[in-house]
Amino acid sequence: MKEYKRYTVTTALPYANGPVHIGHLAGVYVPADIYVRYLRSIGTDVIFIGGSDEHGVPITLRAKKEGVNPQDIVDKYHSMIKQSFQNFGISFDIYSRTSNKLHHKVASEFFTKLYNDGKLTSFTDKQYYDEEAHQFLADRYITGTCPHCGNPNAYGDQCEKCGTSLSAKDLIDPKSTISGSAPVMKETKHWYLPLNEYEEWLKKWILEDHKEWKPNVYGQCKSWIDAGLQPRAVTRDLDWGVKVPLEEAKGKVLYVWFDAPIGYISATQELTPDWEKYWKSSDTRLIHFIGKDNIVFHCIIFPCMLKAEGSYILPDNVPAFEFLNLEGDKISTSRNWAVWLHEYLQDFPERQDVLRYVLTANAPETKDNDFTWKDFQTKNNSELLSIFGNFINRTLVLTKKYFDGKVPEKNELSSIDTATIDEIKLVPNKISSCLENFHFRDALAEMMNLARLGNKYLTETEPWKIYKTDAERVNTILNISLQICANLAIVCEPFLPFTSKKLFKMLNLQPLQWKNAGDENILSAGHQLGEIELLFEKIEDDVIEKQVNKLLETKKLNEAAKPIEVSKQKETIIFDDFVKMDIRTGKIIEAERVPKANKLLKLLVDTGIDRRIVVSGIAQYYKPEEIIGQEVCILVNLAPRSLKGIESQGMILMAENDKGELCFVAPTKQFHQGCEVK
Ligand code: B3M
Ligand code: ZN
Repeated sequence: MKEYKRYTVTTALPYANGPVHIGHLAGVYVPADIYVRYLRSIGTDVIFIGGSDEHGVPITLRAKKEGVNPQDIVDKYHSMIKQSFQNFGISFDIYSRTSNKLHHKVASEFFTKLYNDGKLTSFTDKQYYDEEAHQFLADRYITGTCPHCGNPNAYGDQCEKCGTSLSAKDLIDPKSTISGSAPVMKETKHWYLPLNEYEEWLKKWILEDHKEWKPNVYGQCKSWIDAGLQPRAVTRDLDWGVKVPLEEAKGKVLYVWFDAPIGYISATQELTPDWEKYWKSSDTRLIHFIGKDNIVFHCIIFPCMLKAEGSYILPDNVPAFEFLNLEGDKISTSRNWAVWLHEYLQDFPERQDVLRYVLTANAPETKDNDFTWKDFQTKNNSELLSIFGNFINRTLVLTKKYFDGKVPEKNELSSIDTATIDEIKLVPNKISSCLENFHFRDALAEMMNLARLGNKYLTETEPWKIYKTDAERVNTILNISLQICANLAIVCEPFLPFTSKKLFKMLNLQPLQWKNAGDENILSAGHQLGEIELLFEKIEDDVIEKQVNKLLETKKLNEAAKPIEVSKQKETIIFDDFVKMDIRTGKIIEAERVPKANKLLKLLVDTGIDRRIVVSGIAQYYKPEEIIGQEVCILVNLAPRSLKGIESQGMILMAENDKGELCFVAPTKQFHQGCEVK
């Protein structure tokens, strides 16, 4: 593999139109932070770049809805997001934002360079325009009827009911969400990056030269490239964003996905005047951490932009993660189906590392994964507390008890000691090779295996049993156990930075680097340890229940807020069609289940005309014994049909709600049987 002198590590810029949740952490920020902390620990020159993505249509829509400026929205969420990341120890060298001046300048100059170098094409095309609001409408600004499912509230880019992605031109009866009027088609000019011209280059650069990319990433790239690439518009008719720096482009801004990745570059410029070596030097390794929905932008579009510009390096790897679900359902901001980071910290103050641990252990590395509160509890109680915390605590408490908190001397080693020391030596490299291949779960497991090794060692050597009889041996056992603690403090740092800090303090050590790990002599004999603290606490059932109930409440609220769906009106009929139906009031006299048919009841109905058998598909909603005496409306002149071998002579009228539940329709007064319903 190529030798690199330095690293530039970026994380997807979250949209500043909502707070961040566990899905963000799990899929991007925690793995990136682990990686960067590890790189720093091995002494690599690395910069870690993050920031808020503050442009794009959803932000403007949200501002409109709340009656404020887009800037107000992004100000609020940018600081909230930044704070959350800081609270969870995401150790950015800079967390910037795309609404700042420098970013506008950098993005604008990037466009100008491509424009001047003839790397962009332009087309004039027709697009929806709102004549009342005097503006072109992004697809998101248009609603109308979905041509696929008839949903009258589909958006111009997607129907949220049937999930089809749409273009505004597909909508039936389109309406502008700004003025409510029907938009008209109007010509507009836009600038495009001709991705098609980069197809051959991409084929070589990704499909041949980057076969090592994760299968999910490589696979997505391949299918995009195989499908053939189209020119991609890099400008939009919108008033929120980076202005297109061309005289003839008044009222247009850069497409949010054009300016956002340039945000990585502008943030680096903000961070250091020496920024160019992190972006333009071929011995810098560029890595983008992103979620799977951003793959095409980071593997195809942004690299084409960089290539077109000509002076930048390209990403060497793009370790995209899959999605994290919550209790079996897709995390959703609009449905409030999420564990918000700021709320987590209110409920679990100072337990950042527990969440970091659980999210890493369950990282959606190769497939979507699920976060459940039950699993959160188990991982805290049976792993962090019982294995890691317990080992540290046993070792430190014994050292305090027997040696007044001073590191005892190692004496002659027995075979279990040397075997344990040999294991310790292997750990750092095992973790390194996992991390270098972006296998975060395995890396975490190797770290925990060191704590397991410590526990096993103590359990097998039982120093508390031999203290009175063989003090020399106890010296050695506790010395080695303490060396394991010190090793843990080093190798847990990328994963559990808060725990690592506490542990170093308990060991009364200055934080050490990765190269110090794997050593059985980190702590010298006689060294005085610090105060003992608890690293982890048990999480009780009622705490977990509270979280689960909170989610159940959300679910209920969502159910209640769901609009009732009423089926479409059927085609018009004439009165003569209606009067053909002879509908009477009737009463159910007898009712029983139909054997081997879980939906059907066999009813004996008094129609006023006669008593007759009707088979009715209501068994899932009514028990036979409850409906004896029930008044009904019955269609009596329906031709008899045989159902499960029983002749049914008529049909009971039922109302059906949007959930498919049935209920009887009956006269609201005491009326005799046989009245005509007309
Ligand atoms: N803001 C999309 C997202 O949050 C986008 C990422 C930009 S990275 C340059 O999914
Ligand atoms: Zn639809």
